[in-house]
Amino acid sequence: MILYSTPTSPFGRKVKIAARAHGLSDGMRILKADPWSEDDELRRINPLGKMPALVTADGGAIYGSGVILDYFDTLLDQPRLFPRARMIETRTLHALGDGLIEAGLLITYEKQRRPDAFRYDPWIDHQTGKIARGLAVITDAPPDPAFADAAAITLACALGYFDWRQQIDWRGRYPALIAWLNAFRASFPAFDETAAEH
Ligand SMILES: N[C@@H](CCC(=O)N[C@@H](CS)C(=O)NCC(=O)O)C(=O)O
Repeated sequence: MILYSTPTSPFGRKVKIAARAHGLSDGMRILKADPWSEDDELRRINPLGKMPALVTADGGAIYGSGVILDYFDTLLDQPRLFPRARMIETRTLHALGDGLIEAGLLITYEKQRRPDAFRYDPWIDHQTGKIARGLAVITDAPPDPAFADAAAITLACALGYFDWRQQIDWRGRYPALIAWLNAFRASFPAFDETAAEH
């Protein structure tokens, strides 16, 4: 398998942690992608030019980090990323985690990619509201940090991303999640192992 991503992509990190936590990373090569380059291989694999994208051993292209996690489940003895017994809860929390990362990305792109003269603060506030409401809901009912399912992995990656890009002061506003992330890190060294050197 070949994974196209960068060391800093939060969606890419999600896939890397899932592979490591479930014993699928040995046969996986990671190649650096550049979504901003027209000539990059990534656009040939995923026409949307988004990472992560996975090329399977038989040459198939899979993209959308959640779909890659679905694919990993097909390689395991039973689904562990989206366990059957709690499928809908896990998928819902996973969707929430994905939305947190997406809102964080949109804030960062607005600040980094758009010229200052065109920056639109109400849009940044709109995205920050999604993160704030999402983290409040998760604080009340977090996924179990002892299971490396799609919901827990994605939340951990969202918090790691906010630590790096500082879209929100989650540690100050949602301190219960600090203990949650520490518990996840203790159970799954893959979290620290996939931290990029920012
Ligand atoms: N829904 C996609 C989102 C992937 C995504 O937005 N990746 C970002 C990097 S973390 C990206 O490729 N951005 C460049 C772009 O949107 O052109 C997934 O889950 O994989």
